[in-house]
Amino acid sequence: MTDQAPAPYAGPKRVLSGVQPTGDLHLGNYLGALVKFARLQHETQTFIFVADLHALTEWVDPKKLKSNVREITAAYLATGLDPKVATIFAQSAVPEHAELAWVFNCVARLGWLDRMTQFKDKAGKHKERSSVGLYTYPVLQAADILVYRATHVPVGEDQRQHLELTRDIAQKFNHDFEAPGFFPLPEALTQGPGARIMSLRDGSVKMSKSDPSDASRINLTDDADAIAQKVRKARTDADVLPEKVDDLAGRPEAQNLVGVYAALAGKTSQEVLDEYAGQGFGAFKPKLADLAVSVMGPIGGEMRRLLADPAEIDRILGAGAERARAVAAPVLADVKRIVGYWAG
Ligand code: AQP
Repeated sequence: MTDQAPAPYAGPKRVLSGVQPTGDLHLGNYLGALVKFARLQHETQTFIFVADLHALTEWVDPKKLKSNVREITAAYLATGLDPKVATIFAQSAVPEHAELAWVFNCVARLGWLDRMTQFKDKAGKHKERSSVGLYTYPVLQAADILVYRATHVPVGEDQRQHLELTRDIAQKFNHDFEAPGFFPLPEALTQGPGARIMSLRDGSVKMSKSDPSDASRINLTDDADAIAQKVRKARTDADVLPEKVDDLAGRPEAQNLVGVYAALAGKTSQEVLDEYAGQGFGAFKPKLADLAVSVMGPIGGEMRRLLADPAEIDRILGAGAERARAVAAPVLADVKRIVGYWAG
Protein backbone atom coordinates (compact mmCIF):
# COMPACT_ATOMS: atom_id res chain seq x y z
CA MET A 1 0.00 0.00 0.00
CA THR A 2 1.16 3.52 -0.79
CA ASP A 3 -0.15 6.99 0.00
CA GLN A 4 -0.16 8.05 -3.66
CA ALA A 5 -3.25 9.91 -4.90
CA PRO A 6 -5.64 7.46 -6.61
CA ALA A 7 -5.50 7.57 -10.38
CA PRO A 8 -8.59 8.78 -12.27
CA TYR A 9 -10.13 6.22 -14.59
CA ALA A 10 -8.55 6.61 -18.02
CA GLY A 11 -9.30 3.18 -19.46
CA PRO A 12 -11.37 2.15 -22.48
CA LYS A 13 -15.14 2.28 -22.83
CA ARG A 14 -16.29 -0.67 -20.74
CA VAL A 15 -19.76 -2.20 -20.82
CA LEU A 16 -21.37 -4.06 -17.93
CA SER A 17 -24.86 -5.44 -17.40
CA GLY A 18 -26.70 -8.38 -15.88
CA VAL A 19 -30.01 -10.12 -15.41
CA GLN A 20 -31.51 -11.65 -12.28
CA PRO A 21 -32.05 -15.43 -12.22
CA THR A 22 -35.60 -15.06 -10.94
CA GLY A 23 -37.61 -16.92 -13.54
CA ASP A 24 -38.15 -17.33 -17.25
CA LEU A 25 -36.64 -14.61 -19.37
CA HIS A 26 -39.12 -12.88 -21.65
CA LEU A 27 -39.34 -10.78 -24.77
CA GLY A 28 -38.77 -7.57 -22.74
CA ASN A 29 -35.51 -8.88 -21.26
CA TYR A 30 -34.50 -10.06 -24.73
CA LEU A 31 -35.19 -6.80 -26.59
CA GLY A 32 -34.33 -4.44 -23.71
CA ALA A 33 -31.09 -6.13 -22.70
CA LEU A 34 -29.85 -9.37 -24.30
CA VAL A 35 -29.88 -8.19 -27.92
CA LYS A 36 -27.77 -5.19 -26.93
CA PHE A 37 -25.25 -7.35 -25.05
CA ALA A 38 -24.58 -9.47 -28.12
CA ARG A 39 -24.04 -6.38 -30.27
CA LEU A 40 -21.86 -4.46 -27.83
CA GLN A 41 -19.43 -7.31 -27.18
CA HIS A 42 -17.95 -6.71 -30.63
CA GLU A 43 -17.57 -2.98 -30.04
CA THR A 44 -15.82 -2.84 -26.68
CA GLN A 45 -14.83 -4.71 -23.47
CA THR A 46 -18.04 -6.31 -22.22
CA PHE A 47 -18.83 -7.86 -18.81
CA ILE A 48 -22.17 -9.67 -18.50
CA PHE A 49 -23.13 -11.36 -15.26
CA VAL A 50 -25.98 -13.36 -13.76
CA ALA A 51 -27.22 -11.39 -10.74
CA ASP A 52 -27.76 -14.21 -8.24
CA LEU A 53 -27.10 -11.96 -5.21
CA HIS A 54 -29.85 -9.64 -6.41
CA ALA A 55 -32.17 -12.63 -6.71
CA LEU A 56 -31.93 -13.15 -2.93
CA THR A 57 -33.69 -9.84 -2.26
CA GLU A 58 -36.98 -11.72 -2.69
CA TRP A 59 -37.63 -15.35 -1.71
CA VAL A 60 -36.07 -17.80 -4.12
CA ASP A 61 -36.00 -21.57 -3.64
CA PRO A 62 -32.34 -22.49 -2.88
CA LYS A 63 -32.79 -25.72 -4.82
CA LYS A 64 -33.60 -23.72 -7.94
CA LEU A 65 -31.10 -20.88 -7.76
CA LYS A 66 -28.15 -22.71 -9.37
CA SER A 67 -30.25 -24.07 -12.22
CA ASN A 68 -31.73 -20.60 -12.74
CA VAL A 69 -28.19 -19.21 -13.06
CA ARG A 70 -27.40 -21.83 -15.70
CA GLU A 71 -30.62 -21.00 -17.52
CA ILE A 72 -29.79 -17.31 -17.77
CA THR A 73 -26.28 -18.20 -18.93
CA ALA A 74 -27.79 -20.45 -21.60
CA ALA A 75 -29.99 -17.53 -22.68
CA TYR A 76 -26.92 -15.29 -22.97
CA LEU A 77 -25.14 -17.84 -25.13
CA ALA A 78 -28.23 -18.62 -27.23
CA THR A 79 -28.73 -14.92 -28.02
CA GLY A 80 -25.18 -14.59 -29.29
CA LEU A 81 -22.86 -13.78 -26.39
CA ASP A 82 -19.51 -15.41 -27.05
CA PRO A 83 -17.55 -16.38 -23.90
CA LYS A 84 -14.29 -15.92 -25.81
CA VAL A 85 -15.24 -12.30 -26.47
CA ALA A 86 -17.38 -11.18 -23.50
CA THR A 87 -16.66 -11.96 -19.85
CA ILE A 88 -19.67 -13.98 -18.61
CA PHE A 89 -19.91 -14.91 -14.92
CA ALA A 90 -22.12 -15.31 -11.85
CA GLN A 91 -22.20 -12.39 -9.39
CA SER A 92 -21.68 -14.69 -6.36
CA ALA A 93 -18.38 -15.94 -7.86
CA VAL A 94 -16.86 -12.45 -7.58
CA PRO A 95 -17.04 -11.42 -3.88
CA GLU A 96 -15.66 -7.97 -4.72
CA HIS A 97 -19.23 -6.90 -5.70
CA ALA A 98 -20.57 -7.43 -2.17
CA GLU A 99 -17.48 -5.95 -0.52
CA LEU A 100 -17.71 -2.74 -2.52
CA ALA A 101 -21.46 -2.58 -1.85
CA TRP A 102 -20.72 -2.20 1.86
CA VAL A 103 -18.58 0.87 1.22
CA PHE A 104 -21.30 2.27 -1.06
CA ASN A 105 -23.95 1.62 1.62
CA CYS A 106 -21.98 4.14 3.66
CA VAL A 107 -21.77 6.62 0.77
CA ALA A 108 -25.39 6.51 -0.46
CA ARG A 109 -27.97 8.59 1.43
CA LEU A 110 -31.30 7.28 2.73
CA GLY A 111 -33.10 10.09 0.94
CA TRP A 112 -31.70 8.88 -2.38
CA LEU A 113 -32.98 5.33 -1.84
CA ASP A 114 -36.36 6.58 -0.63
CA ARG A 115 -36.96 7.95 -4.11
CA MET A 116 -36.43 4.64 -5.97
CA THR A 117 -39.68 3.78 -7.73
CA GLN A 118 -38.75 0.14 -8.38
CA PHE A 119 -38.60 -0.50 -4.62
CA LYS A 120 -42.01 1.12 -4.20
CA ASP A 121 -43.43 -1.02 -7.03
CA LYS A 122 -41.92 -4.27 -5.76
CA ALA A 123 -42.59 -3.69 -2.05
CA GLY A 124 -46.16 -2.59 -2.74
CA LYS A 125 -48.30 -2.02 0.32
CA HIS A 126 -46.09 -4.16 2.58
CA LYS A 127 -42.93 -2.10 2.69
CA GLU A 128 -42.13 -3.01 6.29
CA ARG A 129 -42.14 -6.71 5.38
CA SER A 130 -39.70 -6.30 2.47
CA SER A 131 -36.10 -7.37 2.90
CA VAL A 132 -33.47 -4.74 3.62
CA GLY A 133 -31.70 -6.18 0.57
CA LEU A 134 -34.60 -5.17 -1.69
CA TYR A 135 -34.26 -1.62 -0.39
CA THR A 136 -30.47 -1.46 -0.90
CA TYR A 137 -30.63 -3.35 -4.22
CA PRO A 138 -29.58 -0.24 -6.24
CA VAL A 139 -26.50 0.17 -4.03
CA LEU A 140 -25.34 -3.36 -4.87
CA GLN A 141 -26.12 -2.54 -8.49
CA ALA A 142 -23.82 0.50 -8.27
CA ALA A 143 -21.08 -1.78 -6.92
CA ASP A 144 -21.66 -4.29 -9.74
CA ILE A 145 -20.99 -1.55 -12.25
CA LEU A 146 -18.25 0.45 -10.56
CA VAL A 147 -16.13 -2.48 -9.37
CA TYR A 148 -15.20 -2.76 -13.08
CA ARG A 149 -15.17 1.01 -13.49
CA ALA A 150 -17.69 0.38 -16.27
CA THR A 151 -18.60 3.38 -18.42
CA HIS A 152 -21.74 2.14 -20.22
CA VAL A 153 -24.66 0.03 -19.01
CA PRO A 154 -27.14 -1.42 -21.53
CA VAL A 155 -30.51 -1.75 -19.74
CA GLY A 156 -34.23 -1.26 -20.31
CA GLU A 157 -35.95 2.06 -19.47
CA ASP A 158 -37.02 0.70 -16.06
CA GLN A 159 -33.40 0.78 -14.84
CA ARG A 160 -32.67 4.41 -15.74
CA GLN A 161 -33.32 5.72 -12.21
CA HIS A 162 -30.92 3.15 -10.72
CA LEU A 163 -28.24 4.29 -13.13
CA GLU A 164 -28.72 7.86 -11.96
CA LEU A 165 -28.16 6.64 -8.40
CA THR A 166 -24.96 4.87 -9.49
CA ARG A 167 -23.70 8.15 -10.90
CA ASP A 168 -24.58 9.96 -7.65
CA ILE A 169 -22.69 7.36 -5.62
CA ALA A 170 -19.63 7.55 -7.90
CA GLN A 171 -19.64 11.33 -7.73
CA LYS A 172 -19.98 11.46 -3.94
CA PHE A 173 -17.28 8.83 -3.44
CA ASN A 174 -14.86 10.71 -5.73
CA HIS A 175 -15.66 13.95 -3.91
CA ASP A 176 -15.69 12.77 -0.27
CA PHE A 177 -12.46 10.79 -0.57
CA GLU A 178 -10.71 13.38 -2.72
CA ALA A 179 -10.29 10.91 -5.54
CA PRO A 180 -11.34 12.97 -8.59
CA GLY A 181 -12.37 10.79 -11.52
CA PHE A 182 -11.52 7.55 -9.69
CA PHE A 183 -14.91 6.14 -10.59
CA PRO A 184 -16.27 7.07 -14.05
CA LEU A 185 -19.89 8.28 -14.18
CA PRO A 186 -21.51 5.49 -16.19
CA GLU A 187 -24.12 6.11 -18.85
CA ALA A 188 -27.28 4.07 -19.36
CA LEU A 189 -27.67 2.72 -22.89
CA THR A 190 -31.45 2.58 -23.13
CA GLN A 191 -31.93 3.67 -26.71
CA GLY A 192 -33.60 1.39 -29.19
CA PRO A 193 -37.08 0.18 -30.03
CA GLY A 194 -37.12 -2.54 -27.33
CA ALA A 195 -36.36 -0.31 -24.35
CA ARG A 196 -39.81 -0.71 -22.78
CA ILE A 197 -41.94 -3.69 -23.79
CA MET A 198 -45.34 -3.79 -22.11
CA SER A 199 -47.47 -6.68 -20.84
CA LEU A 200 -49.59 -8.44 -23.48
CA ARG A 201 -52.55 -8.27 -21.07
CA ASP A 202 -52.24 -4.61 -20.04
CA GLY A 203 -50.44 -2.01 -22.11
CA SER A 204 -49.90 0.21 -19.08
CA VAL A 205 -47.54 -2.13 -17.15
CA LYS A 206 -44.19 -3.47 -18.28
CA MET A 207 -43.72 -7.07 -19.33
CA SER A 208 -42.23 -8.73 -16.27
CA LYS A 209 -41.04 -12.14 -15.03
CA SER A 210 -42.96 -11.69 -11.81
CA ASP A 211 -46.35 -10.98 -13.45
CA PRO A 212 -48.60 -13.82 -12.18
CA SER A 213 -50.14 -14.18 -15.65
CA ASP A 214 -47.95 -16.23 -18.00
CA ALA A 215 -50.11 -14.91 -20.86
CA SER A 216 -48.72 -11.42 -20.16
CA ARG A 217 -45.32 -12.31 -21.60
CA ILE A 218 -43.57 -14.32 -24.29
CA ASN A 219 -40.91 -16.43 -22.61
CA LEU A 220 -37.65 -17.26 -24.35
CA THR A 221 -38.44 -20.94 -23.76
CA ASP A 222 -41.99 -20.83 -25.19
CA ASP A 223 -42.53 -23.10 -28.19
CA ALA A 224 -44.04 -21.90 -31.46
CA ASP A 225 -47.60 -22.82 -30.47
CA ALA A 226 -47.37 -20.96 -27.14
CA ILE A 227 -45.92 -17.86 -28.81
CA ALA A 228 -48.61 -17.81 -31.50
CA GLN A 229 -51.38 -18.33 -28.94
CA LYS A 230 -50.13 -15.53 -26.66
CA VAL A 231 -49.94 -13.10 -29.58
CA ARG A 232 -53.42 -14.11 -30.73
CA LYS A 233 -54.84 -13.53 -27.24
CA ALA A 234 -52.95 -10.28 -26.62
CA ARG A 235 -55.26 -7.47 -25.55
CA THR A 236 -55.98 -4.93 -28.31
CA ASP A 237 -58.66 -2.48 -29.35
CA ALA A 238 -61.19 -2.56 -32.17
CA ASP A 239 -59.62 0.18 -34.37
CA VAL A 240 -57.43 -0.35 -37.42
CA LEU A 241 -53.77 0.64 -37.35
CA PRO A 242 -53.25 4.34 -38.14
CA GLU A 243 -50.93 5.92 -40.68
CA LYS A 244 -48.83 7.91 -38.22
CA VAL A 245 -47.06 6.89 -35.00
CA ASP A 246 -48.52 9.93 -33.20
CA ASP A 247 -52.00 8.51 -33.79
CA LEU A 248 -51.14 5.50 -31.60
CA ALA A 249 -51.24 7.83 -28.58
CA GLY A 250 -53.91 6.72 -26.10
CA ARG A 251 -53.83 3.17 -27.54
CA PRO A 252 -51.15 1.56 -25.31
CA GLU A 253 -51.76 -2.04 -26.43
CA ALA A 254 -51.63 -1.12 -30.12
CA GLN A 255 -48.55 0.99 -29.54
CA ASN A 256 -46.88 -1.93 -27.76
CA LEU A 257 -47.61 -4.53 -30.45
CA VAL A 258 -46.39 -2.22 -33.19
CA GLY A 259 -43.25 -1.53 -31.11
CA VAL A 260 -42.66 -5.26 -30.58
CA TYR A 261 -43.01 -5.91 -34.31
CA ALA A 262 -40.61 -3.05 -35.07
CA ALA A 263 -38.00 -4.26 -32.56
CA LEU A 264 -38.15 -7.85 -33.79
CA ALA A 265 -37.96 -6.82 -37.45
CA GLY A 266 -35.23 -4.21 -36.90
CA LYS A 267 -37.55 -1.49 -38.24
CA THR A 268 -39.03 1.71 -36.86
CA SER A 269 -42.67 1.84 -35.70
CA GLN A 270 -43.36 4.21 -38.60
CA GLU A 271 -42.04 1.66 -41.10
CA VAL A 272 -44.38 -0.95 -39.58
CA LEU A 273 -47.34 1.43 -39.91
CA ASP A 274 -46.35 2.19 -43.53
CA GLU A 275 -46.88 -1.53 -44.17
CA TYR A 276 -49.98 -2.19 -42.03
CA ALA A 277 -51.93 1.11 -41.82
CA GLY A 278 -55.66 0.53 -42.34
CA GLN A 279 -55.47 -3.13 -41.26
CA GLY A 280 -57.08 -4.47 -38.09
CA PHE A 281 -55.51 -6.74 -35.49
CA GLY A 282 -57.13 -9.78 -37.11
CA ALA A 283 -54.65 -9.29 -39.97
CA PHE A 284 -51.74 -7.87 -37.99
CA LYS A 285 -51.52 -10.42 -35.18
CA PRO A 286 -50.80 -13.49 -37.38
CA LYS A 287 -47.95 -11.56 -39.05
CA LEU A 288 -46.58 -10.59 -35.65
CA ALA A 289 -46.91 -14.19 -34.41
CA ASP A 290 -44.98 -15.51 -37.44
CA LEU A 291 -42.24 -12.95 -36.88
CA ALA A 292 -42.01 -13.67 -33.14
CA VAL A 293 -41.82 -17.44 -33.77
CA SER A 294 -39.11 -17.00 -36.39
CA VAL A 295 -36.94 -14.87 -34.04
CA MET A 296 -37.66 -16.45 -30.65
CA GLY A 297 -38.19 -20.11 -31.66
CA PRO A 298 -34.52 -20.85 -32.47
CA ILE A 299 -33.37 -19.19 -29.22
CA GLY A 300 -35.50 -21.53 -27.11
CA GLY A 301 -34.19 -24.52 -29.06
CA GLU A 302 -30.57 -23.46 -28.58
CA MET A 303 -31.17 -22.90 -24.85
CA ARG A 304 -32.50 -26.44 -24.48
CA ARG A 305 -29.45 -27.81 -26.30
CA LEU A 306 -27.03 -25.88 -24.06
CA LEU A 307 -28.83 -26.81 -20.86
CA ALA A 308 -28.36 -30.49 -21.67
CA ASP A 309 -24.65 -29.98 -20.80
CA PRO A 310 -24.60 -28.11 -17.45
CA ALA A 311 -20.89 -28.95 -16.90
CA GLU A 312 -19.97 -26.90 -19.97
CA ILE A 313 -22.05 -23.94 -18.71
CA ASP A 314 -20.30 -24.19 -15.32
CA ARG A 315 -16.93 -24.25 -17.07
CA ILE A 316 -17.79 -21.07 -18.99
CA LEU A 317 -18.94 -19.34 -15.78
CA GLY A 318 -15.79 -20.44 -13.93
CA ALA A 319 -13.47 -19.07 -16.60
CA GLY A 320 -15.49 -15.83 -16.77
CA ALA A 321 -15.30 -15.34 -12.98
CA GLU A 322 -11.50 -15.61 -13.10
CA ARG A 323 -11.32 -12.93 -15.78
CA ALA A 324 -13.79 -10.71 -13.90
CA ARG A 325 -11.87 -10.98 -10.61
CA ALA A 326 -8.63 -10.02 -12.35
CA VAL A 327 -10.28 -6.64 -13.11
CA ALA A 328 -12.37 -6.20 -9.94
CA ALA A 329 -9.76 -7.13 -7.31
CA PRO A 330 -7.32 -4.26 -8.02
CA VAL A 331 -10.21 -1.74 -8.06
CA LEU A 332 -11.42 -2.98 -4.67
CA ALA A 333 -7.85 -2.89 -3.31
CA ASP A 334 -7.61 0.77 -4.37
CA VAL A 335 -10.95 1.53 -2.72
CA LYS A 336 -9.79 -0.03 0.56
CA ARG A 337 -6.65 2.06 0.47
CA ILE A 338 -8.63 5.22 -0.37
CA VAL A 339 -11.16 4.81 2.46
CA GLY A 340 -8.46 3.73 4.97
CA TYR A 341 -9.23 0.07 5.67
CA TRP A 342 -6.96 -1.38 8.32
CA ALA A 343 -6.79 -4.66 6.40
CA GLY A 344 -5.93 -4.31 2.72
N1 AQP B 1 -40.50 -4.97 -20.17
C1 AQP B 1 -39.22 -4.71 -20.41
N2 AQP B 1 -38.87 -4.03 -21.53
C2 AQP B 1 -37.56 -3.76 -21.80
N3 AQP B 1 -36.55 -4.15 -20.99
C3 AQP B 1 -36.85 -4.83 -19.88
N4 AQP B 1 -36.11 -5.36 -18.88
C4 AQP B 1 -36.90 -5.96 -17.97
N5 AQP B 1 -38.19 -5.83 -18.34
C5 AQP B 1 -38.19 -5.14 -19.52
C6 AQP B 1 -34.65 -5.29 -18.84
O1 AQP B 1 -34.14 -6.61 -18.67
C7 AQP B 1 -32.94 -6.55 -17.92
C8 AQP B 1 -32.92 -7.58 -16.86
O2 AQP B 1 -33.88 -7.33 -15.89
P1 AQP B 1 -33.77 -8.06 -14.47
O3 AQP B 1 -34.10 -9.47 -14.58
O4 AQP B 1 -32.47 -7.81 -13.84
O5 AQP B 1 -34.81 -7.32 -13.61
P2 AQP B 1 -36.11 -6.59 -13.92
O6 AQP B 1 -35.83 -5.30 -14.61
O7 AQP B 1 -36.78 -6.50 -12.63
O8 AQP B 1 -36.84 -7.58 -14.96
P3 AQP B 1 -38.25 -8.21 -14.87
O9 AQP B 1 -38.40 -9.13 -16.01
O10 AQP B 1 -39.31 -7.20 -14.72
O11 AQP B 1 -38.19 -9.10 -13.58
P4 AQP B 1 -38.97 -9.02 -12.24
O12 AQP B 1 -40.37 -9.34 -12.58
O13 AQP B 1 -38.29 -10.08 -11.42
O14 AQP B 1 -38.82 -7.65 -11.69
C9 AQP B 1 -32.80 -5.12 -17.40
O15 AQP B 1 -31.87 -4.44 -18.23
C10 AQP B 1 -34.16 -4.55 -17.59
O16 AQP B 1 -34.12 -3.16 -17.83
